[in-house]
Amino acid sequence: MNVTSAEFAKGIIGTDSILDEKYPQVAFVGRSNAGKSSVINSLVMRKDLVKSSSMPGKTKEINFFLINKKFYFVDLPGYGFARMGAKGAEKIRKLILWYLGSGEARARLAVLIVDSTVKPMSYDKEMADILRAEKIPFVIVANKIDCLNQTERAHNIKSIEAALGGAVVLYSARTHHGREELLEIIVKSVK
Ligand SMILES: Nc1nc2c(ncn2[C@@H]2O[C@H](COP(=O)(O)OP(=O)(O)OP(=O)(O)O)[C@@H](O)[C@H]2O)c(=O)[nH]1
Ligand SMILES: [Mg+2]
Repeated sequence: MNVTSAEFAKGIIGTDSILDEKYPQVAFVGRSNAGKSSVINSLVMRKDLVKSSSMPGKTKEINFFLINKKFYFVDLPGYGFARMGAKGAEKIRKLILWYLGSGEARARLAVLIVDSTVKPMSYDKEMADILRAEKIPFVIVANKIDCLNQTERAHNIKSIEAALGGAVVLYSARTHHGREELLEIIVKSVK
């Protein structure tokens, strides 16, 4: 698939209604700093469609981006970083649960992004469990593999698969490794 257009549509904070359901949604979830915003930028080949940052907790709203005027990429905030504080984390957790649990406009697919340079965390496990409970199909994306050598890759991917269950797409938002593979999965889900 070629990404021919990608535009910011709306940011929501949980009190407003989810966008009209004209277009299917693909949701990007994952711990703060895993690289959700960076993966979206990599998929659309834009450096700054979505703001990413080395300060965890950059994304605080649920942001909708209309892709090819056909479907939405939904960038969810993440939590799970100590610096954010318990109160902020709880607020974001509620926002994520509200979005994933809302019956009105279900995501067709969730892209669960994990940081492959660190061990899978309870956060990642919790997200996988929530997605299963909500019956939202999901693909696991092991991001930042550019930081790992071959041995580390094999080892870390194995432990991600064991912790979260399911196949993993190896990804690097920096080098775009895995981009075609992930785009193909996404396109199938929104058909
Ligand atoms: N080396 C490397 N760094 C990456 C990659 N993807 C993201 N990063 C870095 O990881 C940090 C966090 O990336 P973001 O895309 O902002 O992460 P996020 O998951 O959107 O974070 P929140 O919005 O805080 O939930 C940034 O410093 C990125 O440059 C990758 O594939 N490789
Ligand atoms: Mg972000």
